[in-house]
Amino acid sequence: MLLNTYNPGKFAFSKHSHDLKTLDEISWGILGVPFDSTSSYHTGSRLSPTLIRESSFSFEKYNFAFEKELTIPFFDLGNIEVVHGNVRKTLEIIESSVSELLSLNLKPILLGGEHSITYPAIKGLSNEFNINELTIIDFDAHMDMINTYQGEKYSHGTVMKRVHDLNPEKILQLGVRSSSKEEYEFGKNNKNIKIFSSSDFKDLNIIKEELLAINSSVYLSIDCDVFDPAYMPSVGNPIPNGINLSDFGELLKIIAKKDIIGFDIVELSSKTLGDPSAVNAAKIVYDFLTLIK
Ligand SMILES: [Mn+2]
Repeated sequence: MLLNTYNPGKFAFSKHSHDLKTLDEISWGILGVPFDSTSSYHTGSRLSPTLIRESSFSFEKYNFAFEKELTIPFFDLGNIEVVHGNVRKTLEIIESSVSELLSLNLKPILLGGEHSITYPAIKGLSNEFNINELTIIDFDAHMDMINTYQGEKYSHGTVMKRVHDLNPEKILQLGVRSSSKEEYEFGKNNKNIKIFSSSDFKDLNIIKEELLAINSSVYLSIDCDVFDPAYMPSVGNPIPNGINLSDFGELLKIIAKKDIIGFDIVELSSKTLGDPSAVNAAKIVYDFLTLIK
């Protein structure tokens, strides 16, 4: 570096994009997705990629909580050009951006934006990976399993139904505490959907065993509303009585050892730099990067 500067527009510790040429093994690429057009309650998640990146400069290279340094090479390639108000067009752009990322030998880390972005991310991965043999781990207060929401097929409220339409091996939903009756019954009647509510976190060992038993590839989606609003008040649809960050960290240690092919963090909704919710979201990305292989 010629000057003593840093770039708050890119996640802390990310490599320079020109180093991509020297990459000899598969790595990770961050893409921001500043899209919130179907948000139905608190809007503003379009600003979150910027807030998460800025908050990442709060951390040190040594991750004290996990006694490990963040050493994995990863790249921050900026924000995807979304088309506000046009969900279908935006989802197409996300899908092709994820495919392009794979062609650069990078697996996606998406900084949302609203939850609808998970579906095109998984579709983009389907060009290279078999979705029928994929487990989706979805930390979320909601099931997002309704067929249409507010008349929309593609929405933050329908995203896991659209993912389920792709027929993955399993969708594991963790921290759920809000759904319609229809979604609840849909989840109960489908063998490839398994739900642990936020009350199930009282016995973390049962959830740990479930995670340890996964032997397929994994896509990890984190909806920030899974956390208790005490930790994450600034989310699109806050729901009381959520999970805490230390339980999440325990589970992340197990998940990080799996063959993860993609990751997203979504639904942070804040307009303030340094908002504690944004710092927590950035910490989750930082912990993920520290722990993955
Ligand atoms: Mn969600």
